[in-house]
Amino acid sequence: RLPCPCVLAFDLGAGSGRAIIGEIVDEGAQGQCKLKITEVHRFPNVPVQIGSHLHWDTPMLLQEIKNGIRKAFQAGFQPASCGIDTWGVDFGLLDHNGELLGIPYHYRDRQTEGLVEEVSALAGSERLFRESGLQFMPFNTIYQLYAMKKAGSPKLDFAETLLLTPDLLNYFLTGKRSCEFSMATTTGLYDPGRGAWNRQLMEELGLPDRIFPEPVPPGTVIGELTAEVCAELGAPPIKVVAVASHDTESAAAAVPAASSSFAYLVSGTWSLLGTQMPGPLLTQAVFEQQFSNEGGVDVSFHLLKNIMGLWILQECKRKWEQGGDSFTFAELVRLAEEAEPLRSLIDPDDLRFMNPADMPGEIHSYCRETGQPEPDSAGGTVRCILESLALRYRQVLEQAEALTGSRFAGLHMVGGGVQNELLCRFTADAIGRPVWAGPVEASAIGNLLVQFRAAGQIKDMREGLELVKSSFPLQTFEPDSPERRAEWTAAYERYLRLAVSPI
Ligand code: LFR
Repeated sequence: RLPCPCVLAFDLGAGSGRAIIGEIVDEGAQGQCKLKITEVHRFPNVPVQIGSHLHWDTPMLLQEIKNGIRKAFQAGFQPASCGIDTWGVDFGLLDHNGELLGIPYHYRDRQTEGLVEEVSALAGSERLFRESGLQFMPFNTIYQLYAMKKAGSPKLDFAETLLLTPDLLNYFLTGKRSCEFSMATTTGLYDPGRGAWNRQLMEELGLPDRIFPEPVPPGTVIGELTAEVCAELGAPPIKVVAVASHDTESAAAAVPAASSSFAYLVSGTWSLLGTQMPGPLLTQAVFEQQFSNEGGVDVSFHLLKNIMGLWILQECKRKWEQGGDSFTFAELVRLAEEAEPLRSLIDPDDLRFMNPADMPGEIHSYCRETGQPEPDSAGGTVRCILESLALRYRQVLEQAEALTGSRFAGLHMVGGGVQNELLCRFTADAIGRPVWAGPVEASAIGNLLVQFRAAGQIKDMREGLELVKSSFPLQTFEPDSPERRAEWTAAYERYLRLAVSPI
């Protein structure tokens, strides 16, 4: 093995971002190699409302990435490269001078409300699915661009290049414009069946088709830090690698499964539940069940569904804080543990939970309108959220099995949400199978693996996964006793009568 330089992953989520150094270290006498990760920087990611639109604070994100590079060197690391993964779908537009046009929109901005229906009426919903592979989510790039077109946004007229968030940040670091494949597949404008941008659809919707760079696979070296960035940071011109820059796909690439057929749940602000496939599955059943086909490392595809996730809890916490009741997540989980089990349930994917002004209030109204008791405490609300998510996971897991003709022995849970042990336990109870939890930093780890492979430090992703397995022990949650299982089964029946999720 070559002497192993370290690499630097930036993993940006909707609530926070982190910079993580990865090193392959030789551990002791057995010559067993391990992947060692060190967090060198962490920062909040707070969206900004400007007038009627919700935006990302893109210059701040760039600044924090620069801070991460600086701090890595200050801490004595010499990363050979860095790579960025972020949430999907969002983008910036560059003018012909290469400058950013406007401030990128946040996917929870309301400009796309009602546009799934409008675009479906124009282009045909089955065709939209067949040519994008995606479930209908109002925030997908296609609807954001269509909203801008409808609003007569001059930005579209002046745009020379569209760069998805990780590509945009890579561009600020290197001056190079690129489009990474896994992100391209989140737009709704990339046809996974043909493996190309859907220019015909762009034309029919009146969207400019000249602004999309050709996708490149994860592992492509985009360039090096520009002379300006190096001078600003006092850093050498390290390489910038396009990783599986969609965070969900970076996480999926780091699931430490024993075989190649497994189900996983990436748990964070969103919950993404799915399974790996040899290619996109574009059948009528997948369309009807509203699953997505998203591209990942080595042109792999994942059949998965977006589930609203811990966003609902994060929003309750924020709202309670505004009202003067501050809780930590650990406190909220403890309160939930003490609350009455399976009292009221919600359908987490009801679109009313996408971005309401008052999340706890929305949960109360939902319970009232569906004839259930309203939660009587913060702990009761949190319990309702976690139990409802667990039941939704069961439903989506069973749908994934029906669509793929598989039977999964259990569920791998990765991402920040696995720190919520109550959620892991509820999930094992709801699905009646074991949950294998970890690693927490799956997205950053998948990001690191692709960089190691690009540098020739590991030969393939399989070798990378062996490293993950030997470096990050899993925590197993077994389902509860048969008596408790019966309660969960009864709750699932109640849940199914409520759930009418369009997504
Ligand atoms: C998760 C995620 C999902 C995507 C959503 C919005 O962080 O990337 O995969 O659907 O964010 O972009």
